[in-house]
Amino acid sequence: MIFGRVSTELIQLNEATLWSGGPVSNDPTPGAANALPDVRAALFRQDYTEAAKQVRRIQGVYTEAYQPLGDLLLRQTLAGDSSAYYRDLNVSTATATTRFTSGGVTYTRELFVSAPDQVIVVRLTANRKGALNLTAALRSLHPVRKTVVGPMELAMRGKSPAKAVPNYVDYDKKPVRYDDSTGCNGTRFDLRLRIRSTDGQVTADTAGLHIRGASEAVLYLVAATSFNGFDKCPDRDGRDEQALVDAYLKRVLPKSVDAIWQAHIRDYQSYANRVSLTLNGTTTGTVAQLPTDERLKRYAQGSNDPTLESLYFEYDRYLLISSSRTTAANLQGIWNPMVRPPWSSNYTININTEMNYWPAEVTNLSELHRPLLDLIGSVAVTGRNTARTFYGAGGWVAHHNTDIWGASNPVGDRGKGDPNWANWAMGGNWLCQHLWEHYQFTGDKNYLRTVAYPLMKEAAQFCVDFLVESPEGRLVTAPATSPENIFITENGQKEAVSVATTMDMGIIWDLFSNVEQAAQQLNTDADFRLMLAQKKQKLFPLQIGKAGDLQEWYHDWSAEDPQHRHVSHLFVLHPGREISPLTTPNFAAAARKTLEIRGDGGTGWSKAWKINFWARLHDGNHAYKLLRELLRLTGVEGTEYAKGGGTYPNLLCAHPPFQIDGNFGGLSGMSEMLLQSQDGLLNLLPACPDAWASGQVRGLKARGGYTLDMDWQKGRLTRLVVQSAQGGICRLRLPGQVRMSGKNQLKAAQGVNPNSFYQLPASAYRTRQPNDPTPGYSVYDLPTEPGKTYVLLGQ
Ligand code: FUC
Repeated sequence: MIFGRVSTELIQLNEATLWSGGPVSNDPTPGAANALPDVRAALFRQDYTEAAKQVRRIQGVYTEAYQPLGDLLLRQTLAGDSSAYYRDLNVSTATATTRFTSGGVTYTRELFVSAPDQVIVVRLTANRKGALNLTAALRSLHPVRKTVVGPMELAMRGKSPAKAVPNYVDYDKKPVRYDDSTGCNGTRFDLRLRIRSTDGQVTADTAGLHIRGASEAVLYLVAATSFNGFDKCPDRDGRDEQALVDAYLKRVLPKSVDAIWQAHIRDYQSYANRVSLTLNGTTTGTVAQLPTDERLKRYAQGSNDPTLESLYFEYDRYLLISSSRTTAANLQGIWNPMVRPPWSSNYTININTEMNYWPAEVTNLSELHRPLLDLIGSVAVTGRNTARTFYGAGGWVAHHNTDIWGASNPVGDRGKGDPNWANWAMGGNWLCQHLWEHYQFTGDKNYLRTVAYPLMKEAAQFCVDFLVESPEGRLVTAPATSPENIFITENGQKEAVSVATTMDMGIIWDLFSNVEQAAQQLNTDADFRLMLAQKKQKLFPLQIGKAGDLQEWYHDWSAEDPQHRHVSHLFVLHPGREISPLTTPNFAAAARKTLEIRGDGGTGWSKAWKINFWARLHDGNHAYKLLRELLRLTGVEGTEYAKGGGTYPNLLCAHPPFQIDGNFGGLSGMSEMLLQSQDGLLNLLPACPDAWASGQVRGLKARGGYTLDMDWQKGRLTRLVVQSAQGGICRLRLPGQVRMSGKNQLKAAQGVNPNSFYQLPASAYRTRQPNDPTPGYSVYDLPTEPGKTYVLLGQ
């Protein structure tokens, strides 16, 4: 994180694997499962207060926290005040530049982080010979030892905390602890600062590397930790972080800076250049030259700036490319400067982490989905113990938090957590959707067979054990919560714990549907598949409440906060696919009512989720209104844009505080406005707002292995390019009409029977509605062959 300061530049450093703590305990709360019958007995006699009390026995320990590594400080001696200040982050090259003039000399600092070479390169230049005088120093919030490794190299070594208690826990007298006698908690790290080359004089001591009389200096930063996997003691059984750093340095030092730069560009652009977006022409003239914060301010005041919107899209992809290489992007991506960061900078899996990865497949960054998919594999391992010890159940389960150690137990410090977030048991089941989506987009059957399906099946096994029959003969979850909302019972009691919340049932429906389809694709487990199909029929169904909304709970209770930021029950609309205007118009209308009651408020991820919802309801103008609100400038002290949710001047999302989920949810929302493929067809421009009447997008991905380029004018497609990786009938729903170009043949099938969806069997839907609710859309079946590209022109 580059602050762009002049005389003392601050560059905050993170290493993706540096967390507090160590592997989780196999049984953090012995005897927890004994509470389950008591909870259920209370629930079925509708004593929700007693149930909420008993359910606290089903809580374990908190997760650990993602940690900062340290800071690089550049203390520069300058002749006078600075002027001509300029800074940027170039998202085409993932390079940051800071430039200013002082004492008649122009100083430039360029920085990039290379994934292929595992190095941060900082290039400092002055345009007058010998004018560069500075000290490059390291520091950390952790206890560290600094060593001069050589005349050009400094090392900073230390260990992360053995324990870091969440920032919202206020009763712990010693919330950060470094002492650990077991060797199993706290991760060692080694950070090296090395001068690659300079024409100045260098001296080194533990206070820093001192550079005198230079016109150029190139610094390398290299780091590694002893993290050795979620189930290995990071200290005792850790990797040799010093040897790792030595190896990185040995590899990188003989290379020219230019070669490192070229490799970085190749690597970064191999992801970034897959997709491009232009909306309603390009912002030109003076506005395009304005700094981002100025543009955000004008935008907040209502001006149009389509290039700011497409820049946001590009920037959000930059964030995922930069934060999802080794470990999954956490609540702050990888960018956290605090030892007790907001919500531990961990993985909150009751919405936030999933949201981070909604855009991964559709915006053509499928490989970068893998760190999350790998994390699910770790959570499943600890989740087996959690299923057994907390519920006496088979399969695996996870709750609302996880961390690099794959924590899966309900958190809450054994009874101190509020059940409205702590005791929600659907985290693993929701994550399983990502395993299935990865397959849907890639068609990678080997991955489905060896990785995804076994994990999904085991999660379904937990559900089969966990579901109980209600008095009316339906299968329900008990206990159940609707994160993180409170209902009011008929007698005015405010409670969180009940049975069969809409979100619980929706997530299980989704998981069972996906497992069934996966088993079908793999031609396996016929009996299990049948059993799930039967259970799915018995699940407590979706209900429409007296307000015409989609009911959030088992009964038509009202919410303590009708505008609560979580809209958990609309999981079934997005990211689920149980309801849609095309397949279940009545439920879609109820979902719309729910959103109207919830209102357009909410900040950060909440606002971002609503963009996705409105896009799924095919209401582009409403989605666009919320996108503009998500981009509301905030964090500028001393102005009317000082406080509240929105977007900071550097385009990071403000919940507040900074959480990266809003960026990724916003990116996903923009994609959902342009392309959806969850309804058994490729839905092109399903929610294109009037503000984006014309545009161009290249390289979006759809389920079934298709890559799409679209050009449109006045809301109608003018040109469509479909690349088919796997072949098959590509069903398209699009505004206007198209014809085939070239000699490829197209079966124009307007009025084709939408009941025969490809890929998703009709049985995956509870109800079906063949009439398209939006006028002006046509449906075509395009037969495709693997590896072929089809061009369709609008008419
Ligand atoms: C959930 C949300 C909060 C916050 C946290 C990280 O608990 O309710 O708003 O985003 O996750």
